[in-house]
Amino acid sequence: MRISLVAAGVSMAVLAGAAPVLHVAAAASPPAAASVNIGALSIEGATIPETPGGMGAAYFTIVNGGRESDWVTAASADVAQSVEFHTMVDEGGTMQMRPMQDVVIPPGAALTFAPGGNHLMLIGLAKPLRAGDTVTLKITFDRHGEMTVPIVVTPRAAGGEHSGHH
Ligand SMILES: [Cu+2]
Repeated sequence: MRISLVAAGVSMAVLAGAAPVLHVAAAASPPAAASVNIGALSIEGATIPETPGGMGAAYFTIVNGGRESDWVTAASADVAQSVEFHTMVDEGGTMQMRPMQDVVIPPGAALTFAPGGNHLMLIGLAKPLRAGDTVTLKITFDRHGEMTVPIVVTPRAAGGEHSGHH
């Protein structure tokens, strides 16, 4: 589902310190992957597989339908002490995760975070994430402001095979 907001109005709200409120309808059916947008920038298909604790990972695609690049300036999750954008690099035949230096989405491009590749690492989880839990992710973009993404934790089998260790 999408919630369209008037871009100019959102920008003013962010400057004034009032984050836009994104309403996501409560679903009686199985939770759909969360998708939200501000203007031409959207975060689509957000999922978090359940994890026994310690660390977790969030997956989604950031789509920039606008005419200018935008980039992440801050990110947080209510269940984690901190979050980091990670990418996977081949270190002598072993895939290792490394912090991304910049998370930039060029105009007309999409940046995908998916199991086995880029991911948003959830660090310092207060408790295990169980299927059905809701995690609130906040990602702030330089141009579009803060996006709030409510994500329902999915069962491991449905959320990706490399959720715990990667
Ligand atoms: Cu990682």
